[in-house]
Amino acid sequence: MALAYIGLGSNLEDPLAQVTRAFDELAALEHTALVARSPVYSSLPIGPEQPDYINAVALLDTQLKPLALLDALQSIEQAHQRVRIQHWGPRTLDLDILLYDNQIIQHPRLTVPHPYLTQRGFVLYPLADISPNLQLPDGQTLQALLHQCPFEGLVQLPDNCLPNHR
Ligand code: PH2
Ligand code: MG
Ligand code: MG
Repeated sequence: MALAYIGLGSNLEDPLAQVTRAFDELAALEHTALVARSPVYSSLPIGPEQPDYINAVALLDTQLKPLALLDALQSIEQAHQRVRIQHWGPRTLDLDILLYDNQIIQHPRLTVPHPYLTQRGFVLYPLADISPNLQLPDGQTLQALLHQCPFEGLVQLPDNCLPNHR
């Protein structure tokens, strides 16, 4: 089994519902357990002008190898009618493998740790909600990264915002 952190993002077609449904779909993945879900954040878009995002992070315990996990995440994205038009453009659902155990992966389809992980508050803050003492494979601590990354532009949504909160 491997621990994988997944970044969730959406800014189209009821983003909060997209992300909430995606958590349930991650929990239902074969050979995989959803260990933790972060609080959900609203965040200002990075990249071209587009609607605000909803972002969150999930922690999975999975038997799927990295590329099999990527396939599974892409099929969830497809089920959310994801259309790829513009680089860094708006999307119904984006599921990114942020970390996979302590592995460093350089593959044409997959780079882990996620290349922008260290710079993005909408990833670092929800990651810290789940695992405040996390260390990256190169030894950088999450706490050090947070110190360099303003919380600006992020709003943590209260729990009771979630549509099918259980
Ligand atoms: N994802 C992008 C581009 N810009 N901005 C925010 N706030 N959140 C995202 O998830 C995001 C983004 C491409 O993956
Ligand atoms: Mg992304
Ligand atoms: Mg992506």
